[in-house]
Amino acid sequence: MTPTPSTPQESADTDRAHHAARTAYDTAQAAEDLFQIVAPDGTVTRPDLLPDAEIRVQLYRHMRRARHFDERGWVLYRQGRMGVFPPFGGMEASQVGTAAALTKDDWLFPTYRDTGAALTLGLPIARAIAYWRTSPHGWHMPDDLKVLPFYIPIATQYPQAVGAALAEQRQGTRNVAMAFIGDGGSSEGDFHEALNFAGALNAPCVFILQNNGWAISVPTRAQTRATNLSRRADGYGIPGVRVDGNDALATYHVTQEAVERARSGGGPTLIETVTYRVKPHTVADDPSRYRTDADTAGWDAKDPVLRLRTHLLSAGVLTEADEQAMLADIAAEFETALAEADGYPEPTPAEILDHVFAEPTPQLRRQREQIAAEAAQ
Ligand SMILES: Cc1ncc(C[n+]2csc(CCOP(=O)(O)OP(=O)(O)O)c2C)c(N)n1
Ligand SMILES: [Mg+2]
Repeated sequence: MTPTPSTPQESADTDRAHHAARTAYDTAQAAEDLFQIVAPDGTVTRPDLLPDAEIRVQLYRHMRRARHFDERGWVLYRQGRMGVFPPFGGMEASQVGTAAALTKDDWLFPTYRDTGAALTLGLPIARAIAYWRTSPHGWHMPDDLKVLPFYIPIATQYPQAVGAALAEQRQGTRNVAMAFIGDGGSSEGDFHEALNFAGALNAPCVFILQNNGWAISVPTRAQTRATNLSRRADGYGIPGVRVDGNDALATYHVTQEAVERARSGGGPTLIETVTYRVKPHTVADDPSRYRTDADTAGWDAKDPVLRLRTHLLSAGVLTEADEQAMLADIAAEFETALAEADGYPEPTPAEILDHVFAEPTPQLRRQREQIAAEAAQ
């Protein structure tokens, strides 16, 4: 442990040491390979890899829908109409480009940060709103969707996705399981166990590691000396890719390759999407307590939504009029979903026990009766 500095000189020395470590890490990280199709200014660097115009517009639409949810969510939270939720604005390319490579026959294991990914695969907006209101209506997935609820325990998504993928493999389907994790989660044992297990059993898994620079108040460089988290895949004998997580066409491209490999029996892939948490950890967090403007500088210019927009407009694939119509549609869809969520009945306290087991144990039954009796008083 570093001793607490007691004199101004010692304090200045500690600051200098931290600054040097930080600069060395950032320089090494900036030198790592980063797969990209569209540069931050909208210039296409790999014209040979551009997907069809229709797909590019679809990705843009999904990103706008995700951003709209995030922005309206903040307002609703301030109005007391939504609970605490983790914002993901600025990470849309990382969530949309990846999830868009799946079909509804595939599995998605999102973390609490990944509302954008779940919406892309088809989670109804009303369900997502209900979830962040802590209503049981948000726990129910439509029958035609294999999206797990957003769960908070870090890294549990990875081993569970391996289990789902192995079940699909045994049943002889071509379906895959995609799991999300953060940079912080990748320091957990579950991350490493899942990658090893998936590699050894050739599980049809696509592992997305969203490196957004922070685990609450802890920067990635304080969690690990590794500057390229995708290279951890080498340790488990599986492919690893490091991609610009703010370039939706790039995340889509590498994820499609990984999904195809998994479907055709080629096994799992780890994809590190390099992005940034420009927003607070949750809507209730105050990041000024642990980071400065210098930390976040430069990331607004890399905004994933604006990047794809610049490309689509300059390529003539989308007009401003098309975009206006798209945004109006998205806003209307959200308000309809909000009205639907407002119409869900209020949950009762005892419902918290309803979905613990398919068949409640005698203890749960007793607890349920007790809670119901207390609530009735
Ligand atoms: C097993 C477990 N340990 C600790 C926590 C508390 N916790 C909540 S969010 C978080 C940070 C996770 O950071 P990261 O994986 O980078 O995801 P991000 O929030 O950046 O999306 C921690 C430690 C938790 N939810 N679960
Ligand atoms: Mg993180």
